[in-house]
Amino acid sequence: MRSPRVHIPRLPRAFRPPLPVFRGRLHDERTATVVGRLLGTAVAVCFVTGVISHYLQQPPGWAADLLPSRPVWGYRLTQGVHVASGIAAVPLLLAKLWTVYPKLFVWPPAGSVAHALERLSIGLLVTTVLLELVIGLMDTAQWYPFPFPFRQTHWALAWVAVGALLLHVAVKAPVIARNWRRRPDPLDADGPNRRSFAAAVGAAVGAVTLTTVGQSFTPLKDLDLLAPRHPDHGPQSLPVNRAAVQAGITTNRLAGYRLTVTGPRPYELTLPELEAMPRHSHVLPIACVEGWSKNARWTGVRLRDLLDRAGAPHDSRVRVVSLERGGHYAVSVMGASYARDPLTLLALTLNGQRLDRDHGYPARVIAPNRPGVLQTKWVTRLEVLDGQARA
Ligand SMILES: Nc1nc2c(c(=O)[nH]1)N[C@H]1C(S)=C(S)[C@@H](COP(=O)(O)O)O[C@H]1N2
Ligand SMILES: [Mo]
Repeated sequence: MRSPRVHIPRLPRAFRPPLPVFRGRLHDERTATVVGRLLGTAVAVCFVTGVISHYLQQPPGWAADLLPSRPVWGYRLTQGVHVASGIAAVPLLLAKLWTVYPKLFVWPPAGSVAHALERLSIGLLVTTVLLELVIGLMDTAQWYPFPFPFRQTHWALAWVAVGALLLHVAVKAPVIARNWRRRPDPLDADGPNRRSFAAAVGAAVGAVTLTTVGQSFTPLKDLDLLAPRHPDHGPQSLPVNRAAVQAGITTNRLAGYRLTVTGPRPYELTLPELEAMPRHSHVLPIACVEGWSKNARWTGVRLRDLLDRAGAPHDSRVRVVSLERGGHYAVSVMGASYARDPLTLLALTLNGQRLDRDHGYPARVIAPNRPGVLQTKWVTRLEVLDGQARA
């Protein structure tokens, strides 16, 4: 059976405004394919690591107790790669847009309905990827001048961007296939320009990567000139996102500190009593969603020891409550896999010294493979959540 013919109306071609004409062959399909696959790789890596980040920070209810607390450096790696691939994508996106921008001057703007749809989808792709990179970068600097919430917007737009990207790759599959392995003609007069272009793009990607990746890949920390955070800058040589003063943690607030643990056998501890409990020491990273991370040696009381003392069931979740009032990160909920992990601590010291107030004095949570935002500081209450309290 023959499929019915689709009638695609054509627009009249009579009129052409005085648009520029491009002769340079660096705007050709081969260059677009080469830059496009690098950009596509960066975007894909950024997307996958972003999805991991999202679920570690905000797991669906049924998964909250199953999140893996190993490897301890897992989130540090994926979030470092997320931010690094996003930063590397910026010069790649600019290069890609430069390669294809003559197409903006194609006349008529839409030769057919199919062409119009294709241009619309590219418009959506360019807009969403640009927005993602721009607001992502703004987030690394904790700068939110826009009226919408960053995290939810970044998450939703990511799916639109990836959908538009898949559509784009599907539509362009023949062009991509044609150019994937094509070698440039050795007699090509544009050869030197092509090599300069490749070198410029490579240098730009290298430069933005090398001057920022040290915020998380600490062997390169001396090159970290452009990232908002330097791994060594901060009290006790560890960066701080929200200082005690910003969180309203004053001497008054800290006076008469108690740790309250609720559960079947609730109890309260003063700081000396907490300090008298068996202590453990582990090297664990703080890995901030905004891209910086660093290992430190934390010493304190195992969270599971505190929970056992309250008679908490093994599968219970814990709500961790800070002395801070109101901030977004004043409360976090910890699933059973973290709460039971022998490495998860209510830390009292950092690199052998009492916690600085900015790092959460008198006590802060530190758990392996966990986003920094959930490593609650100034902890004053641990609430054991049983099945009923969770619902
Ligand atoms: N109570 C409270 N805890 C908090 C925060 C906060 O704003 N309030 N910020 C979190 C974030 S975003 C990070 S990255 C880590 C940083 O810990 P640090 O300041 O000790 O490096 O603390 C987390 N714990
Ligand atoms: Mo953070």
